[in-house]
Amino acid sequence: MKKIVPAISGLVAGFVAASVFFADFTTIGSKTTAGDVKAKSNAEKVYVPFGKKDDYYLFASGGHSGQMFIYGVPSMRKIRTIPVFSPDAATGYGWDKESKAMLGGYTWGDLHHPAFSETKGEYDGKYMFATDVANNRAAVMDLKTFAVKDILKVPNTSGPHCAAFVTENTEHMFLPTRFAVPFGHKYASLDDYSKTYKGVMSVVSFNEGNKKLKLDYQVALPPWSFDLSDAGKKTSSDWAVLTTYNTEEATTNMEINASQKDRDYIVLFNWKELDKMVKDGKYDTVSGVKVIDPAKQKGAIYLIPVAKSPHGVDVTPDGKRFIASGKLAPTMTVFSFEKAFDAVKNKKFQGEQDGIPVLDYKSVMEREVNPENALGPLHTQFDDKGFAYTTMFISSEIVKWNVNTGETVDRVPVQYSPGHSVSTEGDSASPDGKWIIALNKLAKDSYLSVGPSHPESMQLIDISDKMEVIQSAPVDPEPHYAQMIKADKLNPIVVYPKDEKRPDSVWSQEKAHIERKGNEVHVYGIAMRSKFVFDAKAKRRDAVTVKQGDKVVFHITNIDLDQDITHGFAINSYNQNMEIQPGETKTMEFVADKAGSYPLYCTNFCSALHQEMSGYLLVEPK
Ligand code: CUK
Ligand code: CUA
Repeated sequence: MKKIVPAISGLVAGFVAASVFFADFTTIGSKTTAGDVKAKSNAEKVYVPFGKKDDYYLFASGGHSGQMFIYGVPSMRKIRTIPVFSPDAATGYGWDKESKAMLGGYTWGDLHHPAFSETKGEYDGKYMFATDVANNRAAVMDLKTFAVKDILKVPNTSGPHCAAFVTENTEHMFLPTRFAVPFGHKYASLDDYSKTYKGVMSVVSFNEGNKKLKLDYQVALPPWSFDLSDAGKKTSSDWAVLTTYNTEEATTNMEINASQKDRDYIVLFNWKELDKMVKDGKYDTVSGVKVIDPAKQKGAIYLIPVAKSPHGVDVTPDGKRFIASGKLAPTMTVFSFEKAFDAVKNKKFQGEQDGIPVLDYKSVMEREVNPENALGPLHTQFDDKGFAYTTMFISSEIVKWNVNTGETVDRVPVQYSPGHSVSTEGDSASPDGKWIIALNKLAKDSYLSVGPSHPESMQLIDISDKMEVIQSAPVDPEPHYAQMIKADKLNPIVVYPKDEKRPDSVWSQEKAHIERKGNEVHVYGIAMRSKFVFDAKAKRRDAVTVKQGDKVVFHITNIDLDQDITHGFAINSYNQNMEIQPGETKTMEFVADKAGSYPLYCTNFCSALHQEMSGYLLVEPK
């Protein structure tokens, strides 16, 4: 979505920004102005003194960095980068055996939408889910450790942009594809697109026991692009909605050809019905995957016409309505679940498309909302008072409006071109209405320049009363969406519990040893302040000698069970590095194909003798 209409938004936003900045921050002579007083009171709102903690965690998607950025709110201080779909040198994610296997050889990802696990529609603070548009993966992060526990590779699909959004009790995540492909990514001419290509939606669940994600089944939707989705809540909790574009099924020159028709669709589906169909055997098996064909299996999926090429669709916290944002049309369309259920029940169809019933627009639509001069509505968030907040990409602002009446209540310019915004607990059944953060695609002149490419920008807006931009923070490319949760809902551990059952962990220096099996060398070692011990009985306890061509497997346990005492384990010239957190055991596996003498060392500054925390890997030539 980046930088598609810079000319218009630049003009509008630049003008608005200039007036805002002059109004608020100009000082005249040495006199204190109203602007100074305002700036001071705003600064106080976001100042979190040392020793105090922020009220909220912000999990911002890292877009094509494949990572997740953790910020504190209201300070807007960045706390950490958590790697998800891309290797990360800082933590060795993607180098140790486990994370390397999880990444499956991919070196980048495109993470758009993070989603918290939910219980009864509330963020429960247990897990964070995300999907990868680049390489069709879904991931789960355990919020006790902020570590990714599993990555699932999804077949038959190309870019689950539409995800991740979870159902009310985290029963499912739906991963509809952005790009249609033939099953199995088989070759097929684009001339056969409408016949052979499919817009597959994957239905995934998470097993808390083994912390694994699982592909339950897929639905073979028409070859359209599925853009955003949201799951129902309360009375609509069995249902979910998706937006589509390119129902034209264009295969070239999309910019023009995918916007031909006046209307695209919202897909409305009952996932409990889909689950039931699978249980009743109403599916085909394609390459081992259960696939539902909606043209054959009726009664779970419906289409609702909507102004062309919509972007976001968001369910209200009470679960009664869903709001589609027009993107190309300057309109937010409010639909009623109750009316939709009635239309389904009484078959108020205006036709069929690809064998799927199309619900009568007027019977389901409640209101079209067109705030004056607001252009490019993309995504909507909510507060605790029944108000909706929609980002306007082109007119660079957030518009606050009344969901019941459609009336515009307030609007605030942002700098510039917001994609999503995120409000405090905004996707839960009870948003708390304190803050909203605009996730802006363009920063332009907001920060010290680092050359032609600028960071994206997040702006913190107080929504407790009249909307006001309070604070602004640069962020690496590119947060599409984010989630904000009350900090006290999370309870991360300080030290990994000592896992005596893990077969390769070693809990004392004396037990460190090396085992050789043919050309495999297993090192069961420890890391502690300020040394490595690989072989307790050896003359040099911190050196390992192998033969060129040996497979070397280091199993290292950090036996420093102290807060924040993390060790790194890196081998010079061998492109190997991993972090071992307190109480953790990690495995590094590689073939020692280069003969020579290679220092190894700790990469995290762990004590005054950190520099001394080193040793050698000696590889005898063949
Ligand atoms: S998308 Cu980026 S602004 Cu991927 Cu949720 Cu709308
Ligand atoms: Cu361990 Cu530095």
